[in-house]
Amino acid sequence: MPRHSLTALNRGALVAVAGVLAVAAGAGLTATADAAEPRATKGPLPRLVVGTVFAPVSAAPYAQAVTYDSELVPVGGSVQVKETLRRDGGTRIELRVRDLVAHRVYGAHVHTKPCGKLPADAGPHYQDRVDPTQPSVNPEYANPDNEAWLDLTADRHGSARSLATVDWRFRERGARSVVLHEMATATHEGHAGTAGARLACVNVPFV
Ligand SMILES: [Cu+2]
Repeated sequence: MPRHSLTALNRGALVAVAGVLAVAAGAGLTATADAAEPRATKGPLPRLVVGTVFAPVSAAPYAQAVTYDSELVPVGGSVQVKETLRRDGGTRIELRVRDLVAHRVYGAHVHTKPCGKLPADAGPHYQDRVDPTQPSVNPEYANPDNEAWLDLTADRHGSARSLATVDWRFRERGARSVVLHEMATATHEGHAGTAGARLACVNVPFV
């Protein structure tokens, strides 16, 4: 089967689940609250999965995900974000994207606000300890232990996956999106956390 028809098929399946937010909150929370339940102490708590496709920016703010640069993040490209609350109090975030430009590096982070018509609408990066100086480019605050960095390298098919594990939980409604950027995330003083233009954004109601 030629690759394009396969891709079309997959996109069709993804569109079908797009907008369906699988918030698996119930089971995990119940298990945590019930201290008498011995199984509650074992294994991570799967919490939230968002799977959707990038829509043109004209669909903002109603679309689950939008692209601001359809050359580098095409309309119809699929994106999935999974959040897992770890038993040790930390959080694991997984990002998967398809149909990116092959062999290309993208910066990606969790941001504080939902996606909008403008790339800047997603606000700054989520920080566990918030830098009193904004925009935050101080590596003491803008680093992958204090923010959730999800930089991606697309493989030869344009698929990419990244993971961030941090030892804290997001504040309630404090983290609302994942933004893809044009470059790998910088780490040096005065530029830490920057990754060039914002290419695309996916709404994720992190908990
Ligand atoms: Cu960012």
